[in-house]
Amino acid sequence: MPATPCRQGIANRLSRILRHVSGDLTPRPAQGLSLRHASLWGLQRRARPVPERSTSPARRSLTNESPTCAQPQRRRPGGRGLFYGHTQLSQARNEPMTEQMTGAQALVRALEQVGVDTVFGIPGGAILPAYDPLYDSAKVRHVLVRHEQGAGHAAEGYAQATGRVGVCMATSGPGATNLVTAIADAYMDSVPIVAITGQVATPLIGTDAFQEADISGITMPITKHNFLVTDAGDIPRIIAEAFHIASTGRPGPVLVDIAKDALQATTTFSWPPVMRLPGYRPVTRPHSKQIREAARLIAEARRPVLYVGGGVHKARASAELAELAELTGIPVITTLMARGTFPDSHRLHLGMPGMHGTVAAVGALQRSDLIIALGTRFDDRVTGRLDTFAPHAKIVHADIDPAEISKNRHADVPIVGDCREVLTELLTAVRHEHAEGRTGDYTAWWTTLNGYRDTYPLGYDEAEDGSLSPQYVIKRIGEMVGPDAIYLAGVGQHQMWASQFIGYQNPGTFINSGGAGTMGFAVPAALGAKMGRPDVAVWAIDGDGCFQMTNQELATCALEGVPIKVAVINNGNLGMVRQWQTLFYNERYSSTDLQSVRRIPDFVKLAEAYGCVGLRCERPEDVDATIAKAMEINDVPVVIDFVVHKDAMVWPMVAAGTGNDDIKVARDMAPVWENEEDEA
Ligand SMILES: Cc1ncc(C[n+]2csc(CCOP(=O)(O)OP(=O)(O)O)c2C)c(N)n1
Ligand SMILES: [Mg+2]
Repeated sequence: MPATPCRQGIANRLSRILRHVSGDLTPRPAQGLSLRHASLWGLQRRARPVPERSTSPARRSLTNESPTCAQPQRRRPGGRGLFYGHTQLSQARNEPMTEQMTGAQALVRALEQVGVDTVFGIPGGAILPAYDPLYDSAKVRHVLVRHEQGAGHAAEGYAQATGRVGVCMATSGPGATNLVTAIADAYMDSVPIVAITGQVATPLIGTDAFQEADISGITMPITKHNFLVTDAGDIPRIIAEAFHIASTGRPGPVLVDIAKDALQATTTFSWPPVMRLPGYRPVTRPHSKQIREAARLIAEARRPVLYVGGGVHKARASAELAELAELTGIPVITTLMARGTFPDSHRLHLGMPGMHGTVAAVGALQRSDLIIALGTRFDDRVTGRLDTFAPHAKIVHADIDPAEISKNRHADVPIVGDCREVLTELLTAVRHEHAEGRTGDYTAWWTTLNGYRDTYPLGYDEAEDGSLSPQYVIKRIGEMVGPDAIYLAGVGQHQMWASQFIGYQNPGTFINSGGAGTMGFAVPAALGAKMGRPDVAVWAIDGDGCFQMTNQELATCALEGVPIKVAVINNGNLGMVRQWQTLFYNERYSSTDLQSVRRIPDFVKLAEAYGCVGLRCERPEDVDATIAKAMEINDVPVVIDFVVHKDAMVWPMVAAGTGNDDIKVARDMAPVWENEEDEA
């Protein structure tokens, strides 16, 4: 028997047990934690460790920092929190209630009080006590999914479609670990979800009990915050705190792991609870000096760009963005997470930047002398090689999360604040500049940009053999279904084409997995989006690879009466990976051929087996009729198997590891950059 690993294992377990028994509050090492966590850990370093068995070490440190400062923060209009807020919490303040009940009943009551109407999950031993009162709840609908990953993505889809907190629930051990991908996804895309998991009973924690997993430890680096609850009396407060943390500041996932004995114990439920988050005060109001400086740079700039990320929609600031763009005439680019935040059809819109962005958007960033980055994070997919990114640009960077500012690219003007408040104040400051006669002149800039736009519009080639081109299918879906629908995507080529060819006009109408790139996101997220917004048509544009990861949630959709549409872009391959093999691995197609065009599985039959309508389309001339047929069916989910050409590629492309200047519009075809002499 290998002695060392075994001893190590015992030592680890012992230290875990000891930590629980002794209430050891030594902060966990910050190594490996993201900057977002680092800021919470910063609070811990100042914390006075006072044992409180009921919560995880991180939580304990936060709660005990200042026992007097205990009032929940008010959400202010315009802050991101407003739209994720649960008004019931504040309404209920006027009607205090106190009642004896179990921890499980307190959990369900607390969920009702914070305004939860839908929970996606699967029961099991440790969480079972919670499912009993859930059965009686008239306010909370539990949606029984087929895999916990589906519950997590459904919660994400619900959150993004509604602007409220999405909720998922799972049992301990494998139930909880199945949520991990979705939690990581929500963390990367700043999606407010609360994941509630059952944990083994307190005396068993740390003993490798049946179905025990240290889910708060596992998710520490991928949650905005997490809690381990071992005292029933803490449940209402911690639920209130979890929803508050998830929905305010930079939104994100919060995990609440509740020991089974805490769910079973009797407690006094009182509402409203007093939240204890003394160190948690997201800054939403930008600094006026920084705003004035940004306005001054805007007036001075000759080649400015508004680089818009997901934070602008999260702050519900599309109207203010449009006002600023129109007031100044500055070109706008929208990242994958911001598609729809500014209308695609707007004359000032240059499209998406980055690896598969438009030449105009990528070229604008590279040649810009001022980038006004709003709610975005200079992701590597946008910047390409960082040391060659936008070499002439000064940076104004506004974000609600200070950890993002100057993380990848130094900000000349850092602004911490909610994007809506930033834009509102920036509008005032720019108007003041204009009134003083300082107005930017971007005429020459627009001549350059229009040149890029006209010379290198987004396009694609039809397949030479007359087979279906995926871009055409997606374009027709966008044109026929229209801009009021909500579109979702999996991850791969189809996702990029969905971003490029649907044509988004309204904020929040494209929901996809941007930061994590999670295959299998689309179907369960569409389930959540449609449950949150039953009035809106919901179309998932999925890949045949992605679809095979989570299509079991079609059963959930069919049984729960959630009529989503799923357009499977079936190229028989893990297309995006295949594209890289074509371009960078000498066409050696190692393990990317799914052969799904051979109908293993048959997506039409699969759809029918799940109680959905299955349609197939293989010829360009049938595309419109097939989409029209799907649009007519509104009582059951519809799956369309669009059998498309396998060799279509996503263009333009900035190859990984290269700079944005090396963008290609097709294989071995680079744009000719004109007006280089404009660059100062
Ligand atoms: C869970 C997960 N596993 C692997 C990958 C790597 N990956 C990225 S795109 C892709 C191919 C996706 O295939 P498909 O869904 O058919 O989409 P297509 O690119 O063909 O449109 C893969 C395997 C990933 N992003 N996520
Ligand atoms: Mg594919």
